[in-house]
Amino acid sequence: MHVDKREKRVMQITVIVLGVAIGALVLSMTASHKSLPSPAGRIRPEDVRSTAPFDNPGVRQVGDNEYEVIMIAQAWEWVPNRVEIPAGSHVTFKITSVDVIHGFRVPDTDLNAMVIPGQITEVDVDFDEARDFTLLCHEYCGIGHHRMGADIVIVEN
Ligand SMILES: [Cu+2]
Repeated sequence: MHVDKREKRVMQITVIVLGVAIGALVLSMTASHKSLPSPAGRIRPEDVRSTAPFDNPGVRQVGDNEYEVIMIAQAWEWVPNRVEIPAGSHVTFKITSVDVIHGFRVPDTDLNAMVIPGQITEVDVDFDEARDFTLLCHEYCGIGHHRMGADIVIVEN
């Protein structure tokens, strides 16, 4: 098969650019110890409300300045729709969905994850100072998607 010299050059440049981009991605992820989110567990959507810890959603203290927030996403609300956490806390959110795919996004933080029926999503963050955040659904989940929000209130410790 004959390949034109210029076309061959373009293919070589493309392979080099792709190699550099993939290398930069791998290097940045390993250097910053970042990893792609993976499911923290599996749960049948119909069993969520009767299975611990999702049978009792809310905030619980699990250590000194360490909290766990158990949340359920459902069209079109978060359960609970308001959580209060003391400033200076490390917080792990455990979330699952009982119906469709939702998105867990808290602007001004690194919290950004998919909430998929059948999976438990786990994300964690440090809340250093008192302020209010709004939890948003960033995955279109139906006609009430735009009003699917919750308050995350970080109170003075
Ligand atoms: Cu949504």
